[in-house]
Amino acid sequence: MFYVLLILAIFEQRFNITYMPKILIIGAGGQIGSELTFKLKDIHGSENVVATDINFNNLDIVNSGLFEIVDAEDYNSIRTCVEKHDVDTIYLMAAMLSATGEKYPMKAWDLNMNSLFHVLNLAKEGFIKHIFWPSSIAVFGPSTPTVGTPQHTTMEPTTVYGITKQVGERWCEYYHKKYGVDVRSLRYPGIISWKTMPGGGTTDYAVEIYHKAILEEHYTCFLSENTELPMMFMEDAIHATVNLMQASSEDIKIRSSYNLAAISFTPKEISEAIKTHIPNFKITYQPDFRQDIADSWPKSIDDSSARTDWNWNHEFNLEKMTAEMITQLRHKYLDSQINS
Ligand code: AKB
Repeated sequence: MFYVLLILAIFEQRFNITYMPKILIIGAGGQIGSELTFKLKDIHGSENVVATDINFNNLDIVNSGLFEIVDAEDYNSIRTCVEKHDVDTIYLMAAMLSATGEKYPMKAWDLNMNSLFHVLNLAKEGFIKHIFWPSSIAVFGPSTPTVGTPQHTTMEPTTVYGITKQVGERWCEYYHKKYGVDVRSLRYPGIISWKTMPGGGTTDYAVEIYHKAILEEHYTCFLSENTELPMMFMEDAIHATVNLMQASSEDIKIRSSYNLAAISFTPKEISEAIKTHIPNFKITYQPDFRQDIADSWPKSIDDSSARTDWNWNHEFNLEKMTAEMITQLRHKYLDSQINS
């Protein structure tokens, strides 16, 4: 193996060739997919990243370069796009999240599982070489230890979304062991960002709260004040995803999905952080069906395997993230006022 790599390195240097993956992002218009698309374009060049989604809703993504309509539930739709653009790497970001999944259980099962099988099978059949597939803290359930949840532990998820992610993890590991598929995965916590809104998750409150704080100085939270959940700023999530995919294969010891953590806080704590920037901000609490989902998830996660295996490190704490969210959203709303 060493000599093969050495010869490849000499060959690359001699002929000035560097390996550029040809990337397809499924669900590029979504909260994480959109920011990942721009980051991957920066790293690999716009001509090497094909953004796809089921609709044209996210115009920033549609107009950002290569864009195709792809239905994640349709094998042929994905395969046609893979062949057309000579794709070797897929980031499968399309999924139905926890709260929407409880309203449409069979739709969540179909979308989350069929899309994963299509992509795994494309790799097994030799059409693509590498896959990123996000899992979630939703794989854990009420019987899981809630503080510092270990990488390997009891997992009895109670949401359809959590079930699809847990089952998906088993299939990822299976395809890796049985067919040598290079599939890599992270158990994302709630992701907080200012560019694209999340949709249908239980952790979405931690994004909505910043928008409402700036626009109305008030937020009615659908979780109770002391509900602690694992969260992460988008920049850290993108950084983790890119690092995982760039790590050498030998360093990826876990082929189900890596625990990933940054910060944990409650609605009360995030509202206190917001008040340091917007002193008149007020929060009230009206827990709904999402409270049960949140209560079944961990409060904090032990991600030491990710930190040891491929040097994962986060940068944003609650204060730093809050300062960035408020600055960026103020600019965004000001710009949209100026342009309207
Ligand atoms: C959700 O709330 O469903 C997602 C997740 C934690 O995976 N943000």
